[in-house]
This record gives sequence, structure tokens and C-alpha cells, in this order.
Amino acid sequence: ALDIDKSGDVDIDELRESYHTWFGAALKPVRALIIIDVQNDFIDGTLSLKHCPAGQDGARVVPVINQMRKDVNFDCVAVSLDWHPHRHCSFQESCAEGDFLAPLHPSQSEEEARNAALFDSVVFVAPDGKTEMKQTLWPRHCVQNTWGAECHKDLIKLDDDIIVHKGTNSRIDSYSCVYDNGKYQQTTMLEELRSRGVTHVYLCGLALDVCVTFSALHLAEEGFVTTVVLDACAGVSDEGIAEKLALMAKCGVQLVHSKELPAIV
Ligand code: VGL
Ligand code: ZN
Repeated sequence: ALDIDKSGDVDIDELRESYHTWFGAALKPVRALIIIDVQNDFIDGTLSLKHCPAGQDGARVVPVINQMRKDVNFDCVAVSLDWHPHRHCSFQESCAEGDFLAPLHPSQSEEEARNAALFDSVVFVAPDGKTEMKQTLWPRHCVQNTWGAECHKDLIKLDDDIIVHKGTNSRIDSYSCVYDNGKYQQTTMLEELRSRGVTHVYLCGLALDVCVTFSALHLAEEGFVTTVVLDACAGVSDEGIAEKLALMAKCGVQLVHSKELPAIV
């Protein structure tokens, strides 16, 4: 290591080496592909995007993502999985049974919560015991170790891929693969990316206006140079997509087409 007190007789080779150790990681881009929730339930299962307002086919992203893995030399690949317990606060079925996995907020009547329809929202209390937490109710989906939680059968996965589970806490939902919706807890994503010196992240997957957007915003906030590959994503609703694309652009997230990547990277 460089001893500042002896700067009179600095060894230039040692200096160069130290410089490389200190700053090399920051200067040399380390790129991660992050594949968000390309799971059966969002494609052909209980929360199929085909039956959502935008009517998109989630399976369309699979060949695009596979092609990106071939065309671009990513330093690592992370695969996130929505990974809920059978009972979860985001499930309309749980609410309808009066099985509230988080306390209802005083402004939320139990009657209304029980009768809430799919895609309605209910107001819970956040894990801090006081903050209002608005939760959209989805059909039961991506239950741990079920077919619906498996990735699409054609999605390429390699042994070295990083797997990150999200939404495992029944009390709070987690759209982002980084933090839950109230930022109370984090997944393993940041430690996985930081331990590999990742500087740049490229996101794709499902759903563009939900989990891809929330993940991209958290990663941008954490200092990663963040890009979303739009044709490698499918979304829930056209209005949601328009709103979230504007939000991401405003927050410095780059929006690109997969064809542009080999030239950029
Ligand atoms: C998602 C709704 C509920 C997603 C997950 O992966 O976009 N959407 N849970
Ligand atoms: Zn979910």
C-alpha cells in the first residue's frame, strides 16, 4: 500500500498498481443483465398479461432475452422470481376470506376489504405500525415451488446465474427486486451486484409497468447506470406503461431497444 508519509520516494509502479486497485472497478464497466419475473403465472397462469388491459403476451420476451444473452457479453446475469407464500397480503383470495396478512388501516372497512374485487386496492398498515400502505389485490400468483412460479420453459438459465427471490414476506408486497414496497427490507440483489463490482444494469422481463419499473428506479437510486430494454418487456396496461416510461426517463433510466445493445455495450 502507498505510504503518504514517504511520498518523497514514491515507487511509480506501486502507485500505478494502487491506483488500479482503487479506481479500476469504477472506471471499467461491469454489466449485469437483470431478468425480472419471467414466470408462468404472468404468461399463461393466474396473472396472465394476456388477460390484463394491454393484452400482451409475456412469452414474446423470451426469445428476445435469449438472443440478448448471445449477442451481448454480460459479466453476470440475475434472475428475479416473484416468490409468494400461499397466503399473501397482495392476494384477492386471501382478503376475500378475511385472511388479512397485514392489519387493515383504520380508514379501511373490513367489509369493503372482504368484498374488494381483483385489481381493486385496500389500505393496510405498513410494518412500521403506522404508515398507510395501499395494496393492489392480484389473483393468487407465483406461489413458492409451484408451476406458476417457475420461469418460462424456454428461458435460458445457466448455473452461474444469480437467483433473487422477492415478495416472500406475506405482510408486505415487493414489486422491486431490490426493496419491498415500503423499503423496510431488501432482497439479496444489492449484495450480489456489489460483490461482483457491477456498475451497469440492463433490465428486461415482466411486468414493465410494475416490477420492471420499480426495480429500475431502485437500482438507479442505488447508483447503477440503469437501462431498460423495452422490447424485452411486456406490461399490464397502456396507461400504466406510458406513465411509468415517463417516470423512468425523468429518473435517468435509459430506455432502449435490444437491437441497440450490441452497439452500446
Ligand atoms: C408483479 C403484480 C404482482 C410483476 C408481481 O412481476 O410485475 N405484478 N406481483
Ligand atoms: Zn406478486
